[in-house]
Amino acid sequence: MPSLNFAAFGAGFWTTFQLAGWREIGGTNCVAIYNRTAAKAEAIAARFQIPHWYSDAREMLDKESLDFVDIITGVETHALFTRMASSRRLPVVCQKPMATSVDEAEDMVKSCAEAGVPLLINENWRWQTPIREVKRLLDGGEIGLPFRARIDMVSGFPVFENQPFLRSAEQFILADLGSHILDVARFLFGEMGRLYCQTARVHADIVGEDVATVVLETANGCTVVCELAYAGNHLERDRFPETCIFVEGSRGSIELSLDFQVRITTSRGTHSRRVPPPRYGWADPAYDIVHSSIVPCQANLLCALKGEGTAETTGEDNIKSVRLVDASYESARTGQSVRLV
Ligand code: 89V
Repeated sequence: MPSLNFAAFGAGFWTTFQLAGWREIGGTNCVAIYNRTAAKAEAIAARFQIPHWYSDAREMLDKESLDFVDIITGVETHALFTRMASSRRLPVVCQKPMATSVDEAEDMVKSCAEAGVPLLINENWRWQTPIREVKRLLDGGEIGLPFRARIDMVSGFPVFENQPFLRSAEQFILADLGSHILDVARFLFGEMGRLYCQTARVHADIVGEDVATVVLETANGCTVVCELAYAGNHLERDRFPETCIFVEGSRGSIELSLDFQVRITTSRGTHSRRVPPPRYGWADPAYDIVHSSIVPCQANLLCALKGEGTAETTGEDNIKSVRLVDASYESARTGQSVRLV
């Protein structure tokens, strides 16, 4: 099959890594890039030898011959650019968080469904090597039925340095990191029936919340607690952006701890294995685990774009993660738990 030609929307922090990820996989060709600040699009075009760059998204779509678009802009523009692409019958790959609200996410799914084109969400966190290993062990059934789990991403890492817009985001940690972690909760334990959430802000110089605790109940009664913080506090072992997971099951437990250590404990004892992510020269070493997850995530999306397989993170699937983020904000605002089914 010939390479698929695509255009990228956005020239921010994540664009260079996603473009490098597409190159790593092969089978695609970025032929154009749009950014509202032309100089930024031009700079990335020069760095990645992208033949055309634009500061007008419609002009790019009118002039280029494309097989799909990759939207890597701020969340507030996702619906607009998705509609622009779907109205031209172009398949859409869109960065997480998918949308600013459930209504907007539904609108994106509807516009792509009506145009008969796929809408795929670039949700990479669930593709991290050690998280896939936890999933493999859970599916193996050795620990029996999970009845409680904890998923933590707690760090003092200065995320605002690379992504300054996060400082002024009204919805911060639940929208940015919670999208990932709540998606991992669904990936590992299935759909949720109810949740309760509390948030806090520790940084004095940001707008949104930088701490969140979400307590979820799965459809079959397992409790999943997600603890998130970018509170800028000092931790003895700060391993941004590693996720720690602890699962208690009826016949054993599984733990993913710092430095990619995965342990399974049953009546037969503890089996421990280090499951580090692959290293790529183009990845920012401070983001290694998450940048490396771009590769299997985008490979999965590419299979779907080529009609060779099913994507895990379709728009239709990711709406369920958007709902969890939305319900978490609702719960934090009202102080009440929120029923999801
Ligand atoms: O993946 C992300 O969305 C990033 C970060 C890892 C900093 O949360 O914003």
